[in-house]
Amino acid sequence: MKLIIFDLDGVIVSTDKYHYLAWKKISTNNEMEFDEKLNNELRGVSRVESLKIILNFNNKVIDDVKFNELLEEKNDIYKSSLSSLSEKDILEGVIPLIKSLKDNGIKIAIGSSSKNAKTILKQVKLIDEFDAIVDGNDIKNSKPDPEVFIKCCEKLSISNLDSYVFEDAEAGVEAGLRGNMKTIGVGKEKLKKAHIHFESLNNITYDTLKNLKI
Ligand code: B16
Ligand code: MG
Repeated sequence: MKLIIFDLDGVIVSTDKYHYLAWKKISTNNEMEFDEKLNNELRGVSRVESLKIILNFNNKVIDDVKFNELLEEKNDIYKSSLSSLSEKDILEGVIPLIKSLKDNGIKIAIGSSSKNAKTILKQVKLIDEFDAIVDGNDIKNSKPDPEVFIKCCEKLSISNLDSYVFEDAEAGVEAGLRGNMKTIGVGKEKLKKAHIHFESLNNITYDTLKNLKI
């Protein structure tokens, strides 16, 4: 174990409700259905893919101009809700785990699909904590493609075989598995494909991870 890659949204901080509210508004304004179940399917998936999923669910076809307009509109709504984010929004267990990993010489990275990842990390004052940050601006293929995680390994010259991924979404676990990494699911909803799953990062330390039989 040399590198721990953290997904951002759902692992370090939860902005899921803001994505939900923004997509809900876009959907309502455009006579489309959108609920929490559909929102769950968008976790870890890029903005473009998310809109395709919503349109597909509603059997709706729009042209490229309208498609890009909706993407921009959704992002404007989402970004305006990020301004209230602060250190208080960091999920439980994150800060002690980061400290424990650093104390034991483990490199840490962010591997996120979000193009707003750096804004979020600045807001919660974690931007300077990571050895590498790879986000939606750096990749061509969104999760479940492993590109975002492989790029973290490449940036730090660490083998994927020595890397662990923390994820809250099926698409992210799949990306970790396709990248031949150890995958750790996080959150109330159990991610079945992950090598191991924790409800939260509370009380997880370097020793917990070192002793895992995965
Ligand atoms: P943006 P993660 C993902 O972040 C979110 O889980 C997903 O819901 C969102 O659509 C995606 O980022 C793109 O976000 O619109 O900000 O570029 O979980 O990979 O950190
Ligand atoms: Mg996530």
